[in-house]
Amino acid sequence: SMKGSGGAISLHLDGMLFPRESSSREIKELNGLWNFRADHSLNRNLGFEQAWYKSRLAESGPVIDMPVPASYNDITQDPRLRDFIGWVWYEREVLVPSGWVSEETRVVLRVGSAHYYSVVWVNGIKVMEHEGGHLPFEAEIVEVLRNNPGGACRITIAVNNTLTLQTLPPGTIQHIDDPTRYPADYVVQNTNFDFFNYAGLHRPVMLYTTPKAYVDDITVLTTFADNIGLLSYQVSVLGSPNPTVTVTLSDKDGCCVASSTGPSGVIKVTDANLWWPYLMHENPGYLYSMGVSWAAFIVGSVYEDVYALPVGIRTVQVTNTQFLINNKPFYFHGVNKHEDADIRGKGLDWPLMVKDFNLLKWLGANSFRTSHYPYAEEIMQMADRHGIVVIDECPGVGIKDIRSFGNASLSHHLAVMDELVRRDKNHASVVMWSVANEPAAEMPPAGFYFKTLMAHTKSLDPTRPVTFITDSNFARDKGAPYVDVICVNSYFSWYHDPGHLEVIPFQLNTQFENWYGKYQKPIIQSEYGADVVPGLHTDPPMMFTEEYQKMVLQNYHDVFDRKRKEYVIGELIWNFADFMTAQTVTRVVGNKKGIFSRQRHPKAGAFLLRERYWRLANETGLLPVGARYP
Ligand code: BDP
Repeated sequence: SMKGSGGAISLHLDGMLFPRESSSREIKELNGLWNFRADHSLNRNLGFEQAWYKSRLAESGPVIDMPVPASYNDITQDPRLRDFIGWVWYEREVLVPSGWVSEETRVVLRVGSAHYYSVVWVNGIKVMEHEGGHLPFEAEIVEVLRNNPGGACRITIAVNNTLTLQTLPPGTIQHIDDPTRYPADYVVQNTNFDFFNYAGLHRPVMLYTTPKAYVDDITVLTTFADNIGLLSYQVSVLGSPNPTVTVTLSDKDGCCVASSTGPSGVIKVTDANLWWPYLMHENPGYLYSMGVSWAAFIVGSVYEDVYALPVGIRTVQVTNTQFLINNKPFYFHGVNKHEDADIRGKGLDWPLMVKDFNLLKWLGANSFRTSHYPYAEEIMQMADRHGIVVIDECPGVGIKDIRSFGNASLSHHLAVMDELVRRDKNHASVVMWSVANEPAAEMPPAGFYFKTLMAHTKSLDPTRPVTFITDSNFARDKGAPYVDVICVNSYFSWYHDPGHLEVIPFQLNTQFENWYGKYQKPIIQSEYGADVVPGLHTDPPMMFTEEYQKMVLQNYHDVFDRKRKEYVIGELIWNFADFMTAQTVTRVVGNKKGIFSRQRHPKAGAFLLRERYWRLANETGLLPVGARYP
């Protein structure tokens, strides 16, 4: 694969293009019902000891129906499954079209994400393992299928949700041996992050084909000069020594506007339509389609592979006080989200996804952060198409224990950034990488850790700024020297001075002055907010009421409005919607800081934010006349 240098995106992994149908590629989705069995044995290892993958899962013992994609936790009434720790087993049988099992075809099994650690077998033969719950992985399986004529294909996936000090996010497993206070063999999973550790096959699983020689990866970097768009691309073709690569660029109407040949090059588009954020242009999210094909003529036949990648032309730049998209100042007025909903947990759900984008647009939000892990590619594609700007965060959340700053953790964290950049590098919506959320950045090893991590991310992608989200003291934060944008979370009048709204103007002003004074870098308020149990009302406002959330927001906004004239470049509410957490005394069936409930009904804060975001769009955006507050 690609060995980049200079200004190129450089990855040392094979590609991970999103599977797309074309004249040379077919897809078979494996969503729907799978067989499922949790391994309740004491060491959770019975499945491996008895090799449950060797034959049909039902032969190993009782199986239940499990929908994919979905978290398994909330699907049944069994409390042991909701809070399960260890290996669960999924299985599904599919029939593969006979035409797929040929010398000319690759058949690839791809898992969009499985939380956290997975082992995959096809017809009892192990085809891959993967660590990490939020990024795709795949393996070629045609050799396995060839040994099994008739097309039967039994896919078994074992998934383990156990988090350790070296996983991302980290966690610890605690064995409690105290027969006077706990049942025998008592085990709990502890974590330092504030969302439920949902597990299972969270994103689509599919089979797809490519020809034996195929387009493995595409990297596109874009810029423009006057009205000329410039796309420099690199295509890697595997399986053919001297591929003849053709690249065409089509506009929204499908008209070819430019083309090129060769595995790398620069495409020029005159009168280019730039990719603009939502509310910054009358035609946001403009995408071209880059058609990449490889062809060869071998003994009278044509072999070819065709892949179409959506690309947006835009630039991103950071100054001491501004964030520029296409050379225009961009102010983030947006949200933090979670992949989270009733019943399905973190499973990708089309109605939910479209509803959320409709709510974002209703709200006048121009951006979100993928707190606290990479979101489904389908969501990233929506963001591209709707012009919603994304801060793309890796699962580096809850890094609080000093033992999670060691070499094993760091090298895994670097590998996760490799996988994240590989997956998301071509998304126009992604304008910044976030390598972590609220790590213990004051600890001695944090300096080396974050210096290495951010330098690595910049070497992977020199075109996008890099950050991590901090809640550390500005004077002691050891990661902040290496970020391009300071992203700060604070919960004044909530976790500090609870009930005292009057402290917000002072403490927030001091926060901004401190950070800017020390670093002279632009600042995003990457989280702020307050819990609301929907329907609770008091006057004067008290914590957990709709009124209190409104007052917290308003007090923050007053300071934002002063500081955005200087160096504050954005505000992201915590959170878009209520979401599930572990059970603790500070959470009432989950975190209630949503401006929407978990069912996506607006709280009072949503209306306040909507007024504000549309006003900001009118003031700071390049909103065309006529496109006013709806
Ligand atoms: C921040 C975390 C976020 C939490 C939020 C809260 O980044 O994950 O959910 O606080 O406590 O510290 O609501």
